[in-house]
Amino acid sequence: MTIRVGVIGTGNIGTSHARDLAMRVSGSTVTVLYDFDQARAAALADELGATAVPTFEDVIESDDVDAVLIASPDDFHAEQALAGLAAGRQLLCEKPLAPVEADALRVIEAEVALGQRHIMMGFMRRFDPGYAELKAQFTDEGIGEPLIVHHLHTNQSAPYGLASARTMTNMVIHEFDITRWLLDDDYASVQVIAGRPGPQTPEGELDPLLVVMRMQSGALVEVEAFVNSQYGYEVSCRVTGSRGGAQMGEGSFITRSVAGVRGQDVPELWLSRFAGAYHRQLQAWIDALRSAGPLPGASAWDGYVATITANCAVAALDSGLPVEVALPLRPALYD
Ligand code: ISE
Repeated sequence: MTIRVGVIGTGNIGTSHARDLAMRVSGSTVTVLYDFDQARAAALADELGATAVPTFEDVIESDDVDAVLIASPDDFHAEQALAGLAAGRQLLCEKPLAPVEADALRVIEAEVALGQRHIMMGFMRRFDPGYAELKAQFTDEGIGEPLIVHHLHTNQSAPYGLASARTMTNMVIHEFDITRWLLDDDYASVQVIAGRPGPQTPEGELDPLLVVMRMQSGALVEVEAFVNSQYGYEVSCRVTGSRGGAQMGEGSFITRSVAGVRGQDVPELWLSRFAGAYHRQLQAWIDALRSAGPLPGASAWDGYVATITANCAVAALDSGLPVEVALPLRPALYD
């Protein structure tokens, strides 16, 4: 059985996912595409032998679609996920579930009302071998219990224009998700500390930022987030454990020595750094749909918790003080 995927949003990530689903993932094909830039959707549809349609509802309602990938700009995710759930579709929703907590909650309520999980979140780092390796170190023979986590996350330049709140809901949202997964722990508090902005930071915005969190276990987490780093896209993570430390971040990039210089290329975008993780995520989604097995990866609940945490971080950005992260009770659907 081949899963026919409809794609909403054919920007950077939507195009990359659509090509992967059509050409590399086994068991899937791409049949219908929508983008607000209709010419862009039409060009990709031509390339993939799919059909471009004029509205996102056309994707969701198409008879030619078994599952829908939501890769539109962040602010549309919740509305499109709700429409997909109302039509009983299986959905892969890019992060964030929504930038605003109330919108994410509406999606949770709709999925709980269906009584069945339909949403997998596009938190691809859960499919990156680097993080899996790190997590595997938290043993008595490895680094022991994780006590402090240091993340670094840079973008070469602000992908959608810089707004410090977006840094939390669009970028650090990855750390908000992967740290919970890594430590099997929820957040107790979050604080955001703004220092000296770089000369390229627009007036009134704060960049880089330090996000400091305390987990419910007491473990500490720190994220250095720099959207306008100028030099490239970099993601690394170091964990200090009770009997050692482990560092992830060199990826599989080649170290090259040439003309008296030894070094590595730093990618400009996340697509190359996480290409393998994106692919494994899509394959896992398609495999689960084909076998009618449980959805892998992050759930809508994980997306909701990441959004709650990001919203607390935005509040913390205003106050400069630690903000408590209070989570509602998790519905049984997500146990
Ligand atoms: C960007 O918006 C993304 O979607 C990427 O997943 C993330 O890694 C990057 O830092 C964001 O700016």
